[in-house]
Amino acid sequence: MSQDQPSLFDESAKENTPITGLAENTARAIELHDQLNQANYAYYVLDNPSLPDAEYDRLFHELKNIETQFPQLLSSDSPTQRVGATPLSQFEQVTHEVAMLSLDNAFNEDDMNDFNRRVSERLNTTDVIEYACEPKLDGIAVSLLYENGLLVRGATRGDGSTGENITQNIRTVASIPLKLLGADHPPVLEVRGEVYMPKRSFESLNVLARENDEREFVNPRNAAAGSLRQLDSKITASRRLEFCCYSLGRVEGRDMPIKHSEILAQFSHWGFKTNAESKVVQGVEGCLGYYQQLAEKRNQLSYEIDGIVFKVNDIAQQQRLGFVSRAPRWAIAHKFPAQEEMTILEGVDFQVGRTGAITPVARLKPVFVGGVTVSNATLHNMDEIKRLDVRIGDTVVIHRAGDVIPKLARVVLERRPHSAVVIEMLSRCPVCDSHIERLEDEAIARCSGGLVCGAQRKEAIKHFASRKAMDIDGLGDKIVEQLVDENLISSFADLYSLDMESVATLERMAQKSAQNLLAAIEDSKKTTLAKFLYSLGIREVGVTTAQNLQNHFLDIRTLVKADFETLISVQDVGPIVAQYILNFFSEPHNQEVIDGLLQAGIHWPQVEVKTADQLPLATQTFVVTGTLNLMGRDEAKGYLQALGAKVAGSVSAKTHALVAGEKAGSKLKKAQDLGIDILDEAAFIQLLSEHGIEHG
Ligand code: 5U1
Repeated sequence: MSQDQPSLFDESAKENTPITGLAENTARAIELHDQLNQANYAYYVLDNPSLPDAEYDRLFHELKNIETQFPQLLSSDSPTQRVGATPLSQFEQVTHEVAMLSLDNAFNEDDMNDFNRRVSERLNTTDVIEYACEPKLDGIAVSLLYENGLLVRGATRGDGSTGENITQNIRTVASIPLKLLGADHPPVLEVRGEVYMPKRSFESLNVLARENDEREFVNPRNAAAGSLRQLDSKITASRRLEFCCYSLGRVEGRDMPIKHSEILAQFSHWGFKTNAESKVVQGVEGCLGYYQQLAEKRNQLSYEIDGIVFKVNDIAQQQRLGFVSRAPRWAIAHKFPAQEEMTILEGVDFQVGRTGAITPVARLKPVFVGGVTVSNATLHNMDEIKRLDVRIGDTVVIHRAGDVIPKLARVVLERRPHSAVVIEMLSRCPVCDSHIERLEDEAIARCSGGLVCGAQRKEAIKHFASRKAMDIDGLGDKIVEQLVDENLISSFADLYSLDMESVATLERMAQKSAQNLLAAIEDSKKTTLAKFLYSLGIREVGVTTAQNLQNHFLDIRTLVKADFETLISVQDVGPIVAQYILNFFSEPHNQEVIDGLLQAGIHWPQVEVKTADQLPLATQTFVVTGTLNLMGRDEAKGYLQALGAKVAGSVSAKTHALVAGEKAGSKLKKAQDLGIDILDEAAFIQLLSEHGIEHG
């Protein structure tokens, strides 16, 4: 079933539908209601489509067509009535006959233990209490009223006693049944739950907002709230909202189950979505274990949650516990640490990278967010500063989810002080005072100092020593910084002139460590041409390009003399990279460094002259699928091509091996069926290493 409802103005369906008498069409319309409602339920509630899209669309058009011909057959529960109605001028107020409660919060284990103790004391029991646990969705609480199985009203929570009638908007939410499934529902039923916007829908909504130069929503909760409060329900219909139920409001004319978990199961039979993560646990230990599990899973969920709700599962016990003020004594929300917090932007530092790129970094008043204290965050470049419209002195929102690097999400403009200072790019490098340049078509400003700049020098040496480059064990960032600051080295060639006397002068450098470091520097002299080329830090020359250059030129002397035409004939080298390579080798300073390194004794085995078909993986076809954690798929493909393999898009009997990352789907299945070799990421990295490519 397509997520977009078919156009009501599609004429083609009319021609295909035989319109006969009212009686036949009434029967057919009822049949179509049932089929479409079931398909809707399977798709939106069970996440398990039962009809192909085209078939759903055909049935939908057929019903639409009947309703156009026989308007008397059009009813409010028709599956065609989800596309939005005539805009309202305002929302009417509704009174909640059973108040919509809010929840008390727990912020740590002590709060949870206190809650559990209060429950036991009030129930005057030493028995372990049974709790129902559910993720606390970050959405908007709503009440849905059904009479004789038909949705008659949807309302916001409002202040708990009075909310707004948003029935027109509620009807557009595909996972809300317009008519309950089954026949055993009570004549009056009020179901409560959360309308929310899944993360993916939120992201696509904001992509659209950016494209149209409109203001973005700050988070899925605000987006859901904004979408539900539209007077024009067609706008609500265009947003991908979902609903998940979590409690019973009014009920008349039927007994309901005696446990909360069973009530949820009953809701599910009537066509509602309940949370797939819901679980029943025993005692506060069970609650804390569930909290931990969900905290770990939080970032993988397709929707935002801000905590876990624990409810005493037994309804009789709930009734005995009752309420205090507007919150039940039988439930609590155990909140996760906030992923967004506000703080003050106290200043901006400009950091200089290996290629001279100047990165503005926000200096923040330290703030605890997402479980850690954050005191700085990258601002990337001046375009990002402009996009955020951020100034020094502003109150800013810092976002940190899971292990993701904290980012400055937005500015709270209402709190901007008069004294806020506009952030300007520096005109001179903060480290070497060279000019800062920004090419017209580049977002990045760069220090023009090259290796004269101490910062670039340090970064270049760190890169030179790193694992994928010369792999000098023990030469960490701190030691490089000391060596440069103490003027013991000024280029990477100088590393090979270091001796015991100079190294031993470094802070916290014991005799043994100094010996180990010098031995590691000595060992690094034996390398490969590809690693050596990578270690030089030529712009845009990564591991794969270095490998391709090695395959093509075999010898550094030929490469150094290569012209533009020859360079662009190398696999993976385009005009921009070719120009960077030319610039690098034409620079006398770089030539001196290379000569110095070769004189210091850096060497590699003579690369054998190999035609493409002599490369180690020539004649082999690989397919790469799934998510690789340590490299991108394109990077993996580049490595394979550098080793001569062909990389195909689909698995067939001709495939030699499949590199399968996480969440690999049909390609993995097909490779298994065909008995093709499957390499996970670790095995792939091992294969690369066997052929001289070190990743990570
Ligand atoms: N999952 C869930 N969220 N939530 C919010 N359950 C739940 N229950 C609530 C609220 C306000 O209230 C009931 C305790 C009535």
